[in-house]
Amino acid sequence: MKAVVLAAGKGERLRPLTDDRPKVILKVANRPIIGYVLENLDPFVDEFIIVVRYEKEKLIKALGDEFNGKPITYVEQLPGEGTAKAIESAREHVGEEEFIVANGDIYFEIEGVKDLIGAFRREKADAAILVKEFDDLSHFGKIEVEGSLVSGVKEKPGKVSGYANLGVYIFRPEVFEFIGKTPVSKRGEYEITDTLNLMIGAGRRVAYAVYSGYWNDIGRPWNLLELNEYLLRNKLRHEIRGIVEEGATIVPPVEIGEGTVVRSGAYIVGPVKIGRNSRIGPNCFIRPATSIGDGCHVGNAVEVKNSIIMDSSNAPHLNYVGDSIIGENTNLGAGTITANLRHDRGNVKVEVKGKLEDSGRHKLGAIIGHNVKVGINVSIYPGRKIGSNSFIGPGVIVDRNVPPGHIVTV
Ligand code: TTP
Repeated sequence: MKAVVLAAGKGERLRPLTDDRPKVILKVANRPIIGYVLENLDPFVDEFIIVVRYEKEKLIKALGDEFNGKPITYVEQLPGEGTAKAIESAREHVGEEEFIVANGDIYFEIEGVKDLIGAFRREKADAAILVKEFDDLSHFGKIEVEGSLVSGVKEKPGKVSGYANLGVYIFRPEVFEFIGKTPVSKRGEYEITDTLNLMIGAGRRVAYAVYSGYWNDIGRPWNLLELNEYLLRNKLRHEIRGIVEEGATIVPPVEIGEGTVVRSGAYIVGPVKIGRNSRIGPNCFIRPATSIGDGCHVGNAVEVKNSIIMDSSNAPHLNYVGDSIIGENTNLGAGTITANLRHDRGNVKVEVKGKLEDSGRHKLGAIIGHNVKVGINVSIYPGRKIGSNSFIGPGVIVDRNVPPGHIVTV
């Protein structure tokens, strides 16, 4: 069986981290999001077809042409938006058999795929869809069922409970006939959920499997922190491949990559994952649920907690990084602090595609893009975003979002 993985989207809700790259290559727990998708599909498939468009060269460079020895074919999304259009783009490559489709920006585990294939075969179905029960489906497609088959899909049904569409499907090549008849939706996209409704209307059998494991849809910045915490708390193995100087304290589980040096006085409380060739300490405090990438520097008198620091970035002197995401190749000046809690203890709100959204999080710090230079003694308000390639001068108080490529001074 082949797998089609959808990775052509612009990831606008994840700005500034997607200012210059597709979201599926953003690293969580030091691995690209799409790596988890491929890994969990891998036991069931012999080839991956990845649908690309936005910043596709970066995706192809990050993944290469095989995964675990199985070939990856890249296909460019046909003109037009939406998941149905993305799947249609793989038409020439899927062959005559049924194939799995998964969004490239979700996290799910192997049991889900196993059960989905089981339901598809048991029901001798024409398609199958993975679902999970949630109390509030306002952000989901609701999958309505009758017995062991799906009877309809309703997009964003409001605050009702039920089965949500998790973005993992099985189709036969016949789906392309139905995609060809799928109209553009109200939001201007060709949506695979509309295709499924057409199939059901035409009497096709759409099976479903109920997934009970961990799942996350990486749509908004704080979803990266949620997934990071889940992976570190549930999947991390204690493994030290770097050098830990005498006088450093490591509370397992902590993974430290080759070439990384942890200097005396560093106090690291797992789960913490640190990549290769990074410099940690002396005298820093790295608290649970933190991922630090390759080639980073976390220096003297720095505290980091519940955060993601991507490759080649530095928090070198007197910094506090809490519940924050720092993109690649970004530098924090000495004394720069992220605030992660509002004085009124309310949930932190974040501007997403021009609208203020409640993150649902009590604690959320800064979301800083790639190649950012932050000067000394900068204070960043909770939930504020700094666009990639920006420069923040010394002493600035970042109390509003900074667009990409901007210079801000006092
Ligand atoms: P979305 O998360 O709905 O879209 P997006 O990735 O563009 O993000 P945003 O809304 O923040 O801009 O996409 C779901 C999945 O489908 C995701 O894996 C990307 C993929 N996709 C495509 O491959 N092509 C498309 O045209 C769209 C809209 C999505």
